[in-house]
Amino acid sequence: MAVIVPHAAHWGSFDAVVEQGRLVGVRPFARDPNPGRLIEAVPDAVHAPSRIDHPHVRAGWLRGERRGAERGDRDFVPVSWDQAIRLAAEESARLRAEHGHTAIFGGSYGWSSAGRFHHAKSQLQRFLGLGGGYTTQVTNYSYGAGMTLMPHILGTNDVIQGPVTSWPSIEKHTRLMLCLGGLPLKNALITAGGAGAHEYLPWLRRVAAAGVRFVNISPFRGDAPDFLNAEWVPIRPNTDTALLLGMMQALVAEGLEDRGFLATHCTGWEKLRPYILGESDGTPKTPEWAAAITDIPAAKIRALAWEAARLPTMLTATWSIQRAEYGEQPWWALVALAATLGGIGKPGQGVAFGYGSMNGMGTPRRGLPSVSLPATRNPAGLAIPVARVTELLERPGEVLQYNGRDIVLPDTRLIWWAGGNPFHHHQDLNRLLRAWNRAETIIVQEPWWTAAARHADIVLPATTTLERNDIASSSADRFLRAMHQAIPPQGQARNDHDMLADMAEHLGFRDRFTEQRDEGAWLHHLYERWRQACGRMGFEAPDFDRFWAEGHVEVPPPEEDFVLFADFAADPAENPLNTSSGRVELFSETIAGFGYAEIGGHPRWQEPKEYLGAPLAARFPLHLLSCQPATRLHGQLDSGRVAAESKIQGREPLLMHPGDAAARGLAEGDIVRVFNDRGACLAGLRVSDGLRRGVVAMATGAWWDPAREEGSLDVHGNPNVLTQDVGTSRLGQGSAAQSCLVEVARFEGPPPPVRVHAAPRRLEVAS
Ligand SMILES: Nc1nc2c(c(=O)[nH]1)N[C@H]1C(S)=C(S)[C@@H](COP(=O)(O)OP(=O)(O)OC[C@H]3O[C@@H](n4cnc5c(=O)[nH]c(N)nc54)[C@H](O)[C@@H]3O)O[C@H]1N2
Ligand SMILES: Nc1nc2c(c(=O)[nH]1)N[C@H]1C(S)=C(S)[C@@H](COP(=O)(O)OP(=O)(O)OC[C@H]3O[C@@H](n4cnc5c(=O)[nH]c(N)nc54)[C@H](O)[C@@H]3O)O[C@H]1N2
Ligand SMILES: [Mo]
Repeated sequence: MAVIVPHAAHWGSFDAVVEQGRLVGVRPFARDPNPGRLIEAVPDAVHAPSRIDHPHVRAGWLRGERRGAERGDRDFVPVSWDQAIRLAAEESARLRAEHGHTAIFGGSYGWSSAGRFHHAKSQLQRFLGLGGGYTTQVTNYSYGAGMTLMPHILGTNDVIQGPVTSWPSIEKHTRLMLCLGGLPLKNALITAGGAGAHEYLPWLRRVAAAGVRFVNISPFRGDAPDFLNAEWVPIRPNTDTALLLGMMQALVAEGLEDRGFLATHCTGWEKLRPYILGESDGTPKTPEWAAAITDIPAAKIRALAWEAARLPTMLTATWSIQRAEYGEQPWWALVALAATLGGIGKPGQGVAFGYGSMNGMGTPRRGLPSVSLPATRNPAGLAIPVARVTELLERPGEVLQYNGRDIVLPDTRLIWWAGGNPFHHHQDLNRLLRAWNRAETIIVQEPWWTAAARHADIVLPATTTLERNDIASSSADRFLRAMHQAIPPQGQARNDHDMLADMAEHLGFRDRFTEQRDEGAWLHHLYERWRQACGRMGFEAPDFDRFWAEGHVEVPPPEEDFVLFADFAADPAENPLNTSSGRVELFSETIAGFGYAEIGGHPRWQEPKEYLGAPLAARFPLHLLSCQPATRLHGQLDSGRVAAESKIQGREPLLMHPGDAAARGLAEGDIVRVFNDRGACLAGLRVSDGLRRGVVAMATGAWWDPAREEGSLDVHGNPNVLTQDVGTSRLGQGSAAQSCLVEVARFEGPPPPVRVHAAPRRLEVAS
């Protein structure tokens, strides 16, 4: 007899179908208009051979190998939970005592679970904070550069995180939508905290049916779904800033700039204008100038600019655009173009980032909070920008500059990760590994033998969400979802909260950590806090018992359309922005004052070191885009059927233009070696004329599988062995993964096996 219980994940809500203690299937949440396929992979992942069955300790670590030890698929010794808890607690206490709290790196970046109580990173940070503090991180990989920039120039990150001007406003008022990076469908499979309703596709269809004209400005035609009938403008990667400057020049040359808006709502036009016209540096940023950089014809650039001046236009860029060298620039330039057009704050006009980057952007929402674990204080108070983790480990005692601050990097002795995978998310993995091995001890809590777990010293097996009770919740989704426990913990897996509570007991603060609540009491407590907050905002949610029995709460969307910056547009004196000037900053005195040579006071074209126009392109003539995967969430679900079906002989596909393939004698289905000076990986070739020449694309998320006997060739297809690890600039210090040049050649001979979805070798069976 099957048991069916409500559950949820970042990639969708579902009903779990359980037979005899095993998850045997999933059924999409009945209220989801467009559930997507990723949920189908959940049973495979939950029962995968790569689940960690016991706590493990690296054999060398037990022998005393600490700093500089080689890690990665070394022999692991299974140990009891008692022993694992004691080893982790005592080691962390020793390192705290000897090297101070900041020697513990507990940034622990990562997506973890949609369930908000058992959210592993939040649990770990609560534990480390109560234990005395730790080094943490700020910003994110998604839009680290953008979220540091926007408060300076627009006074808010709402323009990235929402609420942004809603789809109904676009449907009614927008006539032209210019989309840098397109409006990819695949990204909207995901909502952080749980996708109860996938509403992006239905909204896109409505907006298309309303007659909006779409322009997909991207190296990849597939970034716009066919039904949009978008015009494809295949831009050279990393050159969007030049395109936008060229468009602004075309507007100014014809007197089409909105002088009123620039005078009353903006500051710094008198500094940006001479740059655009070439008066300040001798180079007018004409469409002809931009054409040479972007490879878009000057006539097209001019036509787009004039059309945008004529029609109510919404401007958008995906988050990926700023994940590149000088990634602040294209986003700043897009804000400047929106200001030049005067549309900011008008219905269906202006600018917002990420309509095509995540489900829920632009979906009408009530602005209610989400359920979450209350934040705990970090008494150590030290944070690095997240994507500078390798530098943190490489350069103890040295200074890292970030957004006007000088951060003295601590000497990291203990790395502790729960709910993230640095060997998925970080760039230049071979360099990361060298830096990683400098730590004395590495503790990883994970359900699966991911690369992070394989490169740890103490490996603690965590339950998956199916093995515990929780609540999925996102302010960008209208369904709060009950996540009922479906199956017992697999192997010896334990909840992150429970293992940390036991460690807290060892260290003398169990009650402060648990607040003397068990799982059930916590869920009641968090829900009740949320219910009261909603009540204060005019939404009456049902009591916990009714929510839990019904499986969800629906928050009805608002009646009115939302227009971002509408109040500011109507009266900038009465409703100023939260910037230094209260206006849109086309020139920022603050940023200029930081004195960073690579980023000035206004947006400008900065030539990346790795793009098709760089000297390095002579040796590595292909620009690699490493995009979000359509077949999983980052590294999560890589062991499931949806990801497996997409692979070629078990390798991640690499997309390439037929002309580039022919020039290398390559054909569809070949196993190829993708390489540059930083590393190499294998991939399966997929040929497509939907990608512009000179560009190759590969999704992130295939688990890193370095074959050490092959000189660290990653045999599976993780693009982060190739990407460079530099900050976007000292302002944002974001990830610059999208600035990456490579070459591709056929891999001769039988490709080495992919072994990463099996458990690593271990020394003895636990008693
Ligand atoms: N080259 C390149 N690299 C990129 C990007 C790119 O565009 N290009 N994108 C970047 C972006 S935007 C992001 S957000 C990052 C994502 O990077 P991550 O968030 O680190 O990637 P995930 O694979 O989602 O990692 C989450 C981990 O948590 C584990 N986990 C899940 N549930 C639990 C739990 O209950 N307990 C514990 N202990 N663990 C759990 C999962 O097994 C998984 O290993 O990647 C970044 N990396
Ligand atoms: N299915 C699925 N969806 C996801 C995720 C996932 O792992 N799987 N991850 C989620 C997360 S954490 C995030 S942060 C978002 C990220 O969302 P994004 O960062 O927006 O996603 P990407 O796929 O990296 O990029 C979108 C498109 O931008 C284009 N692009 C890249 N470089 C350039 C450029 O220089 N110029 C122009 N004009 N276009 C360019 C690429 O062709 C690419 O397809 O996605 C979220 N959605
Ligand atoms: Mo992200």
